[in-house]
Amino acid sequence: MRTSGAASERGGDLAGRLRSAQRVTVLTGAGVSAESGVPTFRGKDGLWRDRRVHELATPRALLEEPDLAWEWYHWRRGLVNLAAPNSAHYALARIQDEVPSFCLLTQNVDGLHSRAGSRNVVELHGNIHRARCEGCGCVVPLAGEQGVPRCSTCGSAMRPDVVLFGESLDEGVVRTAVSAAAECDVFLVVGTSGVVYPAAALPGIARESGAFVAVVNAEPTPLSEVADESFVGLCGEVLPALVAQAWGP
Ligand code: BV8
Ligand code: ZN
Repeated sequence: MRTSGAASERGGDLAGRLRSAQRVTVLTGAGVSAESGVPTFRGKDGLWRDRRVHELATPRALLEEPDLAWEWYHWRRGLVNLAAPNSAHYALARIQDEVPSFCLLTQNVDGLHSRAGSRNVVELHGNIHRARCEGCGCVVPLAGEQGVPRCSTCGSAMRPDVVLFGESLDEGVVRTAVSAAAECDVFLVVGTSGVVYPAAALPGIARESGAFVAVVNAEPTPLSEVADESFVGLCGEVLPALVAQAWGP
């Protein structure tokens, strides 16, 4: 079902705007990986549903209960390793091939966009497949580890290379994301509840800069209200249809 946002006076036809766009920026959230079997955070089966989880993805949990916090991250990484990119990931990778300038900003830490062929993905919240050392700052890939990984360089305990609540995002990443939002013709928001900042501020920046903002989500969100056009549906269905409409099958 397609609904146009409050600002529909700017007209719809997202496919036509994608086809003629010079610069497209996309912001994704956990909803884009849902059809790959990766649980979202705030949906009915969401990871955050359990209060304990809210406490787990925090700097305090890593400090005071590292084994438990890491057990949760190892479990999530196991889920992601069993998952495969879905048609939404592939549709976004195709848009990157079709438009002159493209930037994919993701809140997801699962790495599925890169596995689907998207290039230069900007991971706003880090990546669950890496660990970072709080001692010397080195970053290493995680494979089948269990327990709290220790740094082979300085021996310190390592942490997941993700951004937890109350932690600042990497400044360079934020600069890249803000300019990608401020300098695009079309800003496409896919599969996010739009409640986590600073990511949730990006669509507003794009709109203020004159971009056509479209939202694809299984349910309306606060971002649907600032969109020029919003599609309520599964992104694994809406995105492939949109790409086929814009550039053929
Ligand atoms: C920051 C960890 C500066 C990684 C995550 C008070 C104290 C401290 C901070 C704050 C505060 N008040 C506000 C803040 C800022 C805070 C924030 O925004 N809080 C909100 C919740 C009020 N932000 C921060 O702390 C950020 N840092 O601001 O630093 C600072 C520092 C100190 C003090 C103040 C400011 C850090 C943000 C990153 C936090 N880390 N996770 C991990 O383990 O993954 S956030 C977590 O939520 C995930 O990373 C995820 O990426 C993110 C967003 O969630 P979504 O992706 O949107 O997922 P969700 O489940 O919510 O929604 C999915 C949507 O998809 C749903 O709408 C669903 O309907 C839809 N869907 C489902 N299936 C489909 C679908 N749509 C289409 N098709 C489908 N098939
Ligand atoms: Zn180290």
